[in-house]
Amino acid sequence: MKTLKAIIFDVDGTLVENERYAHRVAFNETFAEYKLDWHWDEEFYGELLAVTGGKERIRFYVDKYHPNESYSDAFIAELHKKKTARYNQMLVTNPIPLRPGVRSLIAEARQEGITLAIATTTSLRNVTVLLEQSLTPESVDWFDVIAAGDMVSAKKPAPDIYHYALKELGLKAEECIAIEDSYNGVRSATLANITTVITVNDYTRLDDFTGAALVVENLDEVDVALLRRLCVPSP
Ligand code: XBP
Ligand code: MG
Repeated sequence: MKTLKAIIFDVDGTLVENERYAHRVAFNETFAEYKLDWHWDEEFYGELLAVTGGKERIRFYVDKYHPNESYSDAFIAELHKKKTARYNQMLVTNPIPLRPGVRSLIAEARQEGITLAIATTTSLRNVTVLLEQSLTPESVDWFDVIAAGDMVSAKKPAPDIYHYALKELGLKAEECIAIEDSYNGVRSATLANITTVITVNDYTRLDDFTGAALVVENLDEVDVALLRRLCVPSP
């Protein structure tokens, strides 16, 4: 039965591989700008990805690794604002290619009349610039709902961002498929009862994907017919 009405995409790690060479670099450049003796190398950043959200990640880092220093939430928010500006600039000067299969899956879904949406931990501005630069300038309008960042207070792995996206879409969980790349992503989507497909990347390959309906390397292994088969109504 064709019950699939919407595909809800995660962004970071799912549409693009942007954590290692974009988000991480923007964090480090910002720390250097503020003369902070902090540097997140590639391996260490993989551990920090357990905490979603840039502000939350910085807070976790300072509390754990600099426990005798005191940083206000306002200072962390300021750092994160600078980091976001740097990251946005990177997206424009050096657009990040979409992961294999992303462009064709989005095109096929649009052709089939399937609604597109986004549920992400990163900010709305980061999503719109990324879509404009990496997909096409008008592609922001292809997504009926972009659920992002601080629109909810509890970030992934909490289900809140998916609950918010479903509410905005006016759809039931069983009418949607989520596409994610990480443990935090699959937890968030499945806690909202959404069938979830995982596309792994180098940071997430060894994550626990319990609850995922399908785990693939890249989305070029996935088409709309396959998603329709996975999207079966619960009895
Ligand atoms: C992505 C994140 C984000 C990015 C950084 O998680 O955790 O925090 O690393 O973005 P997901 P911001 O893909 O599960 O949504 O600095 O804008 O938060
Ligand atoms: Mg992700």
